[in-house]
Order: sequence, then C-alpha cells, then structure tokens
Amino acid sequence: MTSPIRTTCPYCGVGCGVLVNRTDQGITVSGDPDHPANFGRLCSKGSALAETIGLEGRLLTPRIAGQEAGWDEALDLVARRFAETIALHGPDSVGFYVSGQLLTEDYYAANKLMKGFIGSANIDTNSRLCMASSVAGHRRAFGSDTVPGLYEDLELADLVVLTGSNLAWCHPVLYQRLLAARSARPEMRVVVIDPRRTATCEIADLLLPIAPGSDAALFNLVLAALAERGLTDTGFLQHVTGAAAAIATASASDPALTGLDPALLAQFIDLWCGTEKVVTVYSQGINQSATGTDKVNAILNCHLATGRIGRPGMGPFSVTGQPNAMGGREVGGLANMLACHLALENPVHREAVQDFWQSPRMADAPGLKAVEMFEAVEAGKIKALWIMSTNPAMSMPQADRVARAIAACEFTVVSDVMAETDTTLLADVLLPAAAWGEKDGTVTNSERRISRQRAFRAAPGEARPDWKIISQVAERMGWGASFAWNSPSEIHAEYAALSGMAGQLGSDFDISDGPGDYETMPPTLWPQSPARRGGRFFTDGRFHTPDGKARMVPVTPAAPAPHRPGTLRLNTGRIRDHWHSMTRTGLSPRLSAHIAEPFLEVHPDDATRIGLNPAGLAQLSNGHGSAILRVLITDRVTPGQVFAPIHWSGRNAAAGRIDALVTGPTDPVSGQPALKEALVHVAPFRAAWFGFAVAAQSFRPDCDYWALARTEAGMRAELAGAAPIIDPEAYARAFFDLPEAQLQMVSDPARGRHHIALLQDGITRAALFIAPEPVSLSRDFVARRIGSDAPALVAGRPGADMPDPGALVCACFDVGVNTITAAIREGRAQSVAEIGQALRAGTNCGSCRGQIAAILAQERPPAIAAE
Ligand SMILES: Nc1nc2c(c(=O)[nH]1)N[C@H]1C(S)=C(S)[C@@H](COP(=O)(O)OP(=O)(O)OC[C@H]3O[C@@H](n4cnc5c(=O)[nH]c(N)nc54)[C@H](O)[C@@H]3O)O[C@H]1N2
Ligand SMILES: Nc1nc2c(c(=O)[nH]1)N[C@H]1C(S)=C(S)[C@@H](COP(=O)(O)OP(=O)(O)OC[C@H]3O[C@@H](n4cnc5c(=O)[nH]c(N)nc54)[C@H](O)[C@@H]3O)O[C@H]1N2
Ligand code: SF4
Ligand SMILES: [Mo]
Repeated sequence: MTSPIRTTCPYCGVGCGVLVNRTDQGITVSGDPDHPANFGRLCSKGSALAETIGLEGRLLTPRIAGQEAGWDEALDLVARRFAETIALHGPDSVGFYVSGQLLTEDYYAANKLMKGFIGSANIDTNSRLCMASSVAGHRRAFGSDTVPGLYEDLELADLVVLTGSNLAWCHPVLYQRLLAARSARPEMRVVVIDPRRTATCEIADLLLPIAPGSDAALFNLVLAALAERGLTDTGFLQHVTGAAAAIATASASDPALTGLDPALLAQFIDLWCGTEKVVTVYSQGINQSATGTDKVNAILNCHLATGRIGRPGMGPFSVTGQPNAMGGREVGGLANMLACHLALENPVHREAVQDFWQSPRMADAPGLKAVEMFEAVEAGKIKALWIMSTNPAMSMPQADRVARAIAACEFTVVSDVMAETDTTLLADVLLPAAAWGEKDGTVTNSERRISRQRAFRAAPGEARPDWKIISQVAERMGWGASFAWNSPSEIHAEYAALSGMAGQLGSDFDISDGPGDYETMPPTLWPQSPARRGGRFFTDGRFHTPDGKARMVPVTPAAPAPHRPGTLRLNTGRIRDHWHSMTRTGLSPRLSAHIAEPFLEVHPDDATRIGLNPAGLAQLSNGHGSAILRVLITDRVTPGQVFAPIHWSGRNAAAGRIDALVTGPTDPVSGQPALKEALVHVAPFRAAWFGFAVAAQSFRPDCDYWALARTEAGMRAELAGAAPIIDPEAYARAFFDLPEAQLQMVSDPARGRHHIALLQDGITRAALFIAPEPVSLSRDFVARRIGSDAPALVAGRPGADMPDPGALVCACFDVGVNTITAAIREGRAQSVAEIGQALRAGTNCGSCRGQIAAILAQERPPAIAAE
C-alpha cells in the first residue's frame, strides 16, 4: 500500500482534511488527524466520498449539440463564438457564471480572462446565492470582506449564538467541535435562532423561533439594550464610527416584529448583553433574505459596540457553504470585486491589477450579479454564456424561467463533471471537467484556512481540470502568453504575487509570503505576508476603511411580509446527507437512505385545514412553477410556514425542483436573492395509486410523482399517479423494461393492491408495490433483497430469519432504527454513548445523535435517555 494522500473534502466550508488510501480494492477515505479544521473527524458526506467517485454518469468527452467532439473542435468553437459575440456586441454581451466549488486556481483563471482580457465584469458566482450579503455586510462595516475569527472561537466562547444556521446538518464537523467543547465546559450556553426546529436545536439551551426575516429587529434590540445598560465598550468605540446613529435607529425597533414571546426575548437579550465571550454564527437564514445585508450589519453592530471582535472566544462568524466559497471571494469571483479583495470601483486598484496582468483592457464597472445575469440572458443581452461547476437550471430562484433563458441563449457552454444535469441538458457545448481527486489546487474554508486539494488518480476519459480548459480558450482568443501556466502551482505563484501587490495597496488579503512549496503546503491561515501571519483580525482596532475605523450601520428592520390569504410561506434548505443537486451524493446508497424523497414539512393545523394526509402528497404552486412533495406533518414548523429541501432536480424527481417556486426579491445592497420566503398555494395531490419500485438496474419512471434514490443493488423509487393503473402486470413489465421476466404476484384487485416481483433465472430483478394509499412496507428490507434469489419478497416484510434493520439512522456506519431499538430493548444500551459502543452508531460525524436520543426517549424514561 502506498502512503495516503492528504487532501480536502469537496463539500462544505468547514474544509475538513481527508486522507485517501489507495489499495488494490479501490480507495478508502478517513479524516486527517493533523488537519486543524477537523482533527480527524469527518461527517457522513465526507465518510462516503469513496462511494461517489465511480465513473457512472460522468461526462468523459466534450460534446457539441449533444454529439461527442474532440477537444480542439470544442475549444475552437467556444473561443470563436465568444470572440465573435464580443466583436459584434461588445464585452458585456458575454458572461461567466461560476461556482464556489471551483478551486482557487480555476477561479483565478476565469476571473483574469473575464475582467482583464475580455474586459467585462460579467462574471458572477453561485456564491451570490450564498455569501453575498455577508460580503456586503463585512465591506460596509470593516471596509473589507474579512472574517475576523477562527473556529476555536466557537470552543472558547461562553455563549454561542447560531442564527439562520442548521450547523448540525450543514457544518457537521464544526457542530461536533461545538458539542465537544460544551461537554468539556458545561457552563457554555448555546442559543439557536430559527423559525423552524432543526437538528441543531438539540444543542440549544435557548431556542428562539423567530418570525422569518426579523433577525435585524432582534439584534437591534440587543444593541439598544447594550446602550441602555451602559455595556458598550467606549475604548473600542474609538475605533468605530456611526455608533450613535446605529443605536438611535436600533432603539426604535419594535420587539413585536420578532414574533417572540417577551420573556424569551428578554432572556436572550440578558444573555447576549451579560456575556463577554460571545460568538454569533450565521448562515443562510441571514444571508438569503431581501434584507440580508442589513441583518448582517445588525449582528456586526452588536459586536463592534462591545469590542467583542478579534479576541479569543468572541466575534461575528459567517460560516461559508461551499468548499471554496471563501476562496472565490478572495480571488474576485463576484461581479463587483476585483481580485485579492481589491475594489473594482477603485481606479488605483484597477490600474495596478491591469499592470500586473499586462492586460489589454480592464473591466471598469461592476458586472451583472447572478439574478441580473440570467435576466440579461433572457432579454438576449447576454448572447454567449459559460457556466462552470454549478447547476442554475435548478438552483436559481425562478428556476423554470432561468432554464428557459439558458435554453434560448444563442450560445451556452457548460463545464461539469456529470453528463446529465438539469443545466448540462441545455448546453450547446459541454466540456468534461476533472473531478475531486483528479485535480490539484487550493480551497479556503470558513476560518480563512487555505488547504490543498490533491489528485490521487488520473482524470478519466478526456476530462481536464477547469483552469486548463479556461486557459486553452483564452489561448485561442489570442491571449496565450498570459495564460501559459503548466500547472496550478504556477497559477498559485502568480496569485500570491498579485496578493503581495494588493497588500502594498492596503488589502488584508496578502499571501505573498506563504509556506513555500505548493506540493507540500500545509493547511495555512491567511494572511501570510512579511507583516503578519494568520491569527485574528481587528484585535488592534484597525479596519480597512479610508479612516481605518469600523462603521456601525443604522439598520431599519424590514416590515413583516404581507400575508396573502390562501398562501403559505415557503422556507427552503438542506438535509443531512445530500449535497445540493445530488450529482455526487446521489451516487451513494448510504447517503441516499436517510431521506429518499423530496418532502414538505407542514404544521398539523395547516395540514388539517388543507386536507393533507400523513405521508400523502402535496401539490405546491404559485405563478412561477409547481412541485409535488411528500407530506411530513410536524410541529417543527409553525402554522403558516412550510419547509422543503433544495436537493431534488429533474434528474431524480418528477416535480421536486423547489426553486421553480422560489421568487424572493434580491437584497438591494448585495444582490443576493431571498431564497427562503416564497408564497405558495398548497393542496393535496389526488393520487389514484401510490407505488414503491426497486430494481437491480437503473430505470426512469414516467408517472405524475416519482423520486429516485440509489440502493446497494440498484435504484428505488417512490411513485404515484393520478390515473388508475388498469393492467398492473403489463405496467410492471413496461416500467422496468423487463418484458420477458417471470412474475410473482400477490394481488387484491378489488382494493387496488398489488405486490409484483420480477425474476430472471431465479434472481429477483425488480419489484413493484402498488396501493391506493401511501405504500407501507419495509423498504430497506425489500431493497436489500433485490438481486438475490431470496424468496418471499412479495410479502414486503422480513421473516424471522432475517432481521430488518429499519430506516437508516446512522449513515456513517449504516445502522437502522430497528437495530437501535433492539439494542435498547435487549438492555445492551441505555444512552447515546452506549449505543455508540454497542453499534458504532453516532460515533463518527455524530449528526444522528439527536435522532438516537429521540429513539431512546421513546423507548425509555427520559432520565435514563439523557446522556
Ligand atoms: N448536508 C449539507 N450540508 C451543506 C450543504 C448541503 O447541500 N448539504 N450545502 C452547503 C452550502 S453551499 C451552504 S450555503 C450551507 C448552508 O447552511 P445553512 O445556512 O445552515 O443551511 P440552510 O438549511 O440553507 O438554512 C439554515 C436555516 O435557516 C433557517 N431560516 C430561514 N429563514 C430564516 C430567518 O429569517 N431567520 C433565521 N434566523 N433563520 C432562518 C432555516 O429554517 C434553516 O434551518 O450548507 C453547506 N453544507
Ligand atoms: N431555494 C433555495 N435555493 C438555493 C439555496 C437555498 O437554500 N434555497 N441555496 C443556494 C446556495 S447557498 C447554493 S451554494 C446553490 C448551490 O447550487 P448549485 O451550485 O447549482 O449546486 P450543485 O449541485 O453543487 O452544482 C455543482 C455542479 O458542479 C458540478 N461539479 C462538481 N465538481 C466539479 C468540478 O470540479 N468542475 C466542474 N466544472 N463542475 C463540477 C456538479 O456535478 C454539479 O453539476 O444553491 C442555491 N439555491
Ligand atoms: S463537515 Fe463534512 S461535508 Fe463539511 S468538509 Fe467536513 S467532512 Fe466535508
Ligand atoms: Mo451555498
């Protein structure tokens, strides 16, 4: 066995270090004990990386109009069409829409090409949907997009406030670090602010079910109380301007806007005011809002007013979503930034960068931000568009409209690792990119730590790294000399040199004196300049504004959203085991088992009023789109609000693309769209039949509702249809395209109930279960038996010979609910820790520990269930 390769997880912004071991059987991954983000831990997604690197579904050759093509032909075409469009209509007639999942070196190349050579700033990134309000808030307050603190601040704090963040599912390893710190120091308090009760709430000492959109009002109330009680830090306020105005505005905020019980509100304010070591962590519940930037500044105001910033255990902390959301911000991936935190609107900065790049022209005004960019595509103003490493046909608000705009665009290029996504299907030219593990580069995590991603195998087929593809197009557009890099390390060296120049101009982002060799580069906090290395920012009270002082920004809270009778407010977000449009996590059976279909959380009162049944289906609609989702009746959401996940695309569900309905306005400062606040009509979907299908092969259903998920042996699907099935036998054969299969059938035609197994050579190839109500059977049991010669499948439940592990709880170690329940009932485990010892469940990423505690609570009296 060769020595393990040290690399970085390609999912969330925690940026965990991963060790990849290559063996004859394939690869295995484990957490890197030496990486300062995770110290050896990995979450379920990181642990399952080895399951997601197969070649199934990969895009392996360039394609032009759907036909395989050679690289030269494809690159020539892309360069020619972009050059022609620019010559005819000017530089602003083209656009790049890129991604926080590009590596910094890829990003650098794309930004240089667009801003310095094409001469337009029409390059924007999906980080616009993600981090833009944090960036804008930081820039307003600090004069730069600087995250002041470090992960260890969460561990050192006495109070950690999590607002608009489902940390347990979205930044699981950071959540684990917080859990561990709290068990070590039980005096630590954690507050969770979220209109919905999430898995993260399990750590909360105080839970604030805030009225959606009202965070600015809440933090204004904190600021007003700090001022009233004389708790502002007059010494630190010497380094801050605007305090009086911000406090005056804050004092006028109406507590009723928060929708919180006054006693709860008072408790939170007392806690925040009375604790010096406080970290306020925030994420998409803050950013993805029509007033996201104001929400960010309302939080920053409280930290600036108290000087609780840049010191151990204190500070505002925006956790980044994508693996390189932070790197993209540093490199200038946003349409209104330059590179190395230099400002596009500053002529000195522009000239310096142009000089450094020796470039023919330079964008001199901000380009179109994501939502505007797709509006310009729709209006025909952008005539050539290059999308890299993102899937806007499903992840942009008004996704149907965006998909139509892309389809109608004169020339669309998409670089992706997968052949079929909602967006690649709309491309004129498809370019195969090298994936994680096949390319080299760097990413920056939420705490400003730059880590290497390292290749551990060759790129398959014709796939090439993104930076290479970009530079080969640049070369064909006549700028070869400026894009003549032979490796990402050469790009990194150029970038570091540029950052040195930026540092001279006063930028915080300076990595010009980084740790030497690119190949062996350890995870490193920036800045890395002759003047300073890593550490916290603003400890010295010096900010990057012209006068060197921070700015408190007066924030007027948004008025509550008007209620439209007959509509519910749609909140959206993530689930534990899937990553965005599932192009990679969807390949893992383990990750697909936790939640296998798109769902809608509805409060019991709303469900009763609308007539929704448990496990039935709901039809969502508004003027922009529609969806059909599984109903999950729960008091985790409050009446009037529903929640749906973002992960289901047109590839894995009939009608799960939730962004088709998301229509929120954009924040006027940051341009970030409000993705958590659409209004929708919800009605029962009247199904004539429900079904569950499972097969040892892939299949694509064709009924009103379907949702596909991966199993160990093949695929499974949830199904429903509005029109009855007349001939179930024929339906089953056609459904799986197994016309010759032998059938085993248990049918009750009068009740519309059919269990059909399809066999070939004594092996069960597929099974279909149809019922007039949502199908109730042991899905995992059935799925595990497909592809075997086990009899009795049509019963749909296990016999005594084979225990059914039940629905998956722990994805890391594949432990089901029944296995856990059995261990409790047999007295083998009486606490979360003992379940861990007995079954390993919950001992890796730990994000299922809450669920295990809930099972324990159900099985045993609460006193014993407590860990
Ligand atoms: N498992 C998993 N992890 C991921 C990802 C993934 O796809 N899957 N994606 C990564 C990416 S790119 C990102 S950006 C992060 C996102 O990480 P998070 O922001 O933590 O995730 P979300 O689920 O989008 O939203 C967080 C919470 O905001 C709440 N919320 C909605 N409106 C409001 C409001 O007005 N105020 C407050 N206080 N809260 C509100 C929602 O109910 C939700 O629980 O996750 C990253 N990590
Ligand atoms: N309603 C609603 N909408 C949302 C959100 C929400 O909370 N609610 N969240 C928003 C946020 S925060 C985000 S970050 C976006 C995410 O949305 P997207 O960025 O659209 O989602 P992904 O599925 O991550 O898309 C990444 C694509 O890049 C491909 N890919 C992977 N690796 C590589 C590579 O190395 N090179 C190339 N060229 N391609 C690669 C993948 O196959 C995939 O097709 O969604 C946003 N949309
Ligand atoms: S927390 Fe999980 S998804 Fe995020 S970087 Fe770590 S292993 Fe990857
Ligand atoms: Mo994101």
